[in-house]
Amino acid sequence: KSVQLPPYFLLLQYHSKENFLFHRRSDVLLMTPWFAPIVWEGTYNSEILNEQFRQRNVTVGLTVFAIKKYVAFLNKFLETAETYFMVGHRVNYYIFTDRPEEVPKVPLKEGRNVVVLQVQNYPRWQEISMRRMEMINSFSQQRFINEVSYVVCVDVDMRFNDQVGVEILSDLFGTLHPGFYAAERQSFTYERRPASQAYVPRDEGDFYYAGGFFGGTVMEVYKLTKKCHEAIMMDKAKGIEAIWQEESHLNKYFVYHKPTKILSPEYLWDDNMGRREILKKRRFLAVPKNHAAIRNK
Ligand code: 2GW
Ligand code: MN
Repeated sequence: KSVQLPPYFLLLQYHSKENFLFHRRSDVLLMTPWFAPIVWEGTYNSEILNEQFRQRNVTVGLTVFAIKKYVAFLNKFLETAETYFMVGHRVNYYIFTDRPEEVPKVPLKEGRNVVVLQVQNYPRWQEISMRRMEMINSFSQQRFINEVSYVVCVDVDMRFNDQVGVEILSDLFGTLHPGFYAAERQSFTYERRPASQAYVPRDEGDFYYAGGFFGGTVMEVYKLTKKCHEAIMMDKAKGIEAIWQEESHLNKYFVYHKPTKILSPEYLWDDNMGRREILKKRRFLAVPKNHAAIRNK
């Protein structure tokens, strides 16, 4: 005896090999009020998406900064990226470093390149972190625009632990911070001092985004990094620094330039911050660091 199926069942079967009806998640928010999808495992079909992006022969740029002792994170970062990041697509790794000779030689698959960009070092770690905006901005104009379609900007003290593919790509995307995806607006750690350019009023803001994973088309990343860098410089001139450095400015930017896609905390996870049971996949994980030794303050 056959099972009675609702009338829309056949339609779904016709359009996709997987039956999304039975996979549809109801435990997490899937779409923002401005119709940006929130990417969770089980909400997309990577076969279809891979085909779409392969047809466009898309190249993805991945920017990562390894200044001073942080070059030590590169080996694991690159090795795991080769296994999990944009598998089957063209990838350029842009490694910003003050120690080009210490960049490890990791074997790369076809269609994937490492580009080492020598940049200056700053004595304060806050400045190292914040200046990423300026450097990504300047290289967007100089290089990325000619070499890639999308730019993905991430922290280096991380390792890939599961697939991170073209499902993340969109004009402008940010990632839900693992410490705040379930928190109320009031508790978001936005910059709250009106004197800072990163200031977000208590009654504004949608999500708290992580500084360690954002991106978009080269044009959108250019605009974002330009705005954030200018805001950082205005703060600096006033002798003020936002509470979470460029992460605060990124959050301010996203309040007034809504991302077209949002990545769930699967894409930036830290076991010390969130309850891992809520995740089906932990795709990109914070590597525990010995703060005293590595930070070298
Ligand atoms: C050195 C001392 C203390 C803190 C950072 C650094 C440092 C950072 C460094 O010596 N060399 C370096 O290359 N970095 C780069 O900055 C590196 O790419 C690193 O991933 C990034 C951010 O620093 P990190 O990862 O140590 O800080 P987290 O993990 O606490 O990052 C969050 O908060 C930051 C702002 O305070 C950023 O917004 C970051 O995107 C967030 O994930
Ligand atoms: Mn980090």
